[in-house]
Amino acid sequence: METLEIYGFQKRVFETDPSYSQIPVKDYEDLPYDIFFEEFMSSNSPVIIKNICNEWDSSKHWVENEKINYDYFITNYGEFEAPVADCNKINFNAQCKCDMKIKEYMKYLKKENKNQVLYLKDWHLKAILQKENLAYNFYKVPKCFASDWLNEYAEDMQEDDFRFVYIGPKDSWTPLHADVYSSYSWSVNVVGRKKWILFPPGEEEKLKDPLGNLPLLFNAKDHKNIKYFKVIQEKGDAIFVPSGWYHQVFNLYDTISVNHNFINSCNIEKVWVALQKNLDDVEKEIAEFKDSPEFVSQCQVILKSLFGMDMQFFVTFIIYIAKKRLNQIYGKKFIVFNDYTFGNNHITLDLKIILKILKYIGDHPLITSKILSNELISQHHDIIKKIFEITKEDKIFSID
Ligand SMILES: O=C(O)CCC(=O)C(=O)O
Repeated sequence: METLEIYGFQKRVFETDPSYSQIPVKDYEDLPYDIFFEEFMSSNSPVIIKNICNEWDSSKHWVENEKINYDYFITNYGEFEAPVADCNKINFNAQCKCDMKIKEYMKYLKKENKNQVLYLKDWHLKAILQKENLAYNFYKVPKCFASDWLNEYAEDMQEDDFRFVYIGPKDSWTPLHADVYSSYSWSVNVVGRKKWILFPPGEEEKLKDPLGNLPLLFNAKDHKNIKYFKVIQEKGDAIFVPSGWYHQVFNLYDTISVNHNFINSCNIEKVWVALQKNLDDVEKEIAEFKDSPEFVSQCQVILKSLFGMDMQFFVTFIIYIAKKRLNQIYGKKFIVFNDYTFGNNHITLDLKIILKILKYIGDHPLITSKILSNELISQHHDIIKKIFEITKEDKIFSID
């Protein structure tokens, strides 16, 4: 069991040159938790981390002679189903998807001559973990990615997780997109090689057509003065993709990767801002119905279908995360991903950031519009009071 702490964390200006064209590369062994926390998560900057999965069982069992071990997948996961995208079949600006059994997909992948490019994506790790009796042996969440409120919540609530396996042949690809909820993501190549094109937030605006639509794939020849980063991710490397960074991905060899989407104290404010922006867009889109009594609730329904979460979910989520941390301060420590606990210093920082977000929520007009249940509103007030009590004496941090 490892306890994660961040000492002396303060908001500070980072001296990163804004015109860098290569993302930094670190070795997992040489990247202490609090350095990753400050230099990459907090500053929302990408990084490649080498040698991150040497100890994973999947690095042994899923790979044979530097290639995908098809038979291992057929024997162990053959009857599982996962979504598969046909990379060359595009409908409404998206790749067509269907579900396939792993054994059928592996038969396809084994073939030398393929007449389709099929990419198995978003296969939930929860299914594999359940088969392995929740033992995190085939992969281990690297400590730098352990603060992951989204998967902590999903696991505790037994909801769908945000942990995935991707398996694709050479030339399979993922279109230009930013991650769900404006979350971070990390992705580790168990085998193979990927090319990533990453855009700092805001650059995607320059790629939009006159109707505001983004291309399915960015092609450098079609655009001028776009700032972007081209990154080659080798076997054993993790890439950290910051919040709101659009990206597109190509498999240069047959590749298997494991990834998580995640949210924590460093990007929760970005998630809150993205939620507001999406809500504003929805309200503008259906502004002609503004006077209808259902307007506010309909906006929430549309928000949920477009953004994946609505206001009620966001507040429920953040209050749940706050309660667990308050309980730790009162003496009930918790463990994440079977392996990590957080020191009270870390927990206090989480609570300070949550307090800030809860205050934003308190100032939002929706708090008086019956969108949140009375129960949730009273929990909101109660948690603010409790966090305030705990953190008011604490002069270590100055996060504004
Ligand atoms: O590996 C891929 O094809 C896509 C992964 C991705 O977009 C992500 O991890 O955010």
